[in-house]
Amino acid sequence: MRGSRDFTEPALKNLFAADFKIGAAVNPHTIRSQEHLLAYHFNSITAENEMKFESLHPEEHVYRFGAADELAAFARKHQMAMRGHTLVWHNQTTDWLFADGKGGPVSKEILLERLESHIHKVVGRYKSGIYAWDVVNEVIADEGEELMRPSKWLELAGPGFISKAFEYAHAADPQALLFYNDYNESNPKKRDKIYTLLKSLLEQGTPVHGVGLQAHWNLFDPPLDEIRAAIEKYASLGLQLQLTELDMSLFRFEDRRTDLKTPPAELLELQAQRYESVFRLLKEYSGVISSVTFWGAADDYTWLDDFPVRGRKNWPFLFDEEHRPKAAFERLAGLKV
Ligand code: HAH
Repeated sequence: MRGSRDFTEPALKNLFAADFKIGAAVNPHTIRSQEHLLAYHFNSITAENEMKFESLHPEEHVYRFGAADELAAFARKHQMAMRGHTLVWHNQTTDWLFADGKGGPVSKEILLERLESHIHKVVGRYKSGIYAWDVVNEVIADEGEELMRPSKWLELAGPGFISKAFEYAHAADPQALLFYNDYNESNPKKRDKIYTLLKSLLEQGTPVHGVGLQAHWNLFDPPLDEIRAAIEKYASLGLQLQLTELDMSLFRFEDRRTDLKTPPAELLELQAQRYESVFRLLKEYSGVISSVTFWGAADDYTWLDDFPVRGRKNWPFLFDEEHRPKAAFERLAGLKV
């Protein structure tokens, strides 16, 4: 780990200061192990897990804000912006929320009341620290003709829970920018479904201000022309865009190889070329893209270690395991418009 005096490269946040914020997902461990790197290169953070429903609200009458507060204090200490992630999701949500306490499912009315009170409490608490929230995460179905993914939310409350969540969040903090966030966002079929959802929310007058492109990408996918088409399509709705969870896996999604213990030079070179072309494209759209957040900061820690392939490390970021700039960083530092 490098101390703050060792940074001689230009700061990432300054390289893109005229374009968008540069963020990283953090957790209570990485705000310590990566503190200098984060403070030097990034001007925004997102809690990787600590603001999800199961972390903040494990039981009906119990909120646990300790870890989330620590991350918010880190942002304050380093004068960074903070995004909130995430209020409504089908994962990492505790079972009590959907249960009536007598062994059955909760009614729609009570589920929505619980949602309102959760959002009120959480968004209210971080009003001064969090400028943007992922209000609803991943409700669109990946495959098939169905628009929405099956979930407890859909089953018990019907599709109306989506607008309700945005309305509750807007009431709790009228200043906050409210996002719909999803992955595979550049895939043409899923993109069109996300667009359909957003368009209908806007037509209903739902307070949605932006779309989060998670951007869990790899060296080969999605193709640049699909990323461009997705940006254009979402922007045509008049929404602002943010890349919310960017990483650049060295492996195709279907690739199961587990033999690599260090990243091969040729893959790091491909990664550098890929980051360069992606950021060249993002800069073209800096008028509509307000922030680019990586889902981590350096290769010593990524959620992609062991996921989706057990026993496989990944190296998706611009900084290596020692927090030194990789070839990909050098390419971004050399980007000329
Ligand atoms: C994201 N889902 C989530 O938004 C984020 O909260 C989490 O920490 C990591 C990734 C992406 C995803 C997934 O988790 C599983 C399958 C597909 C996509």
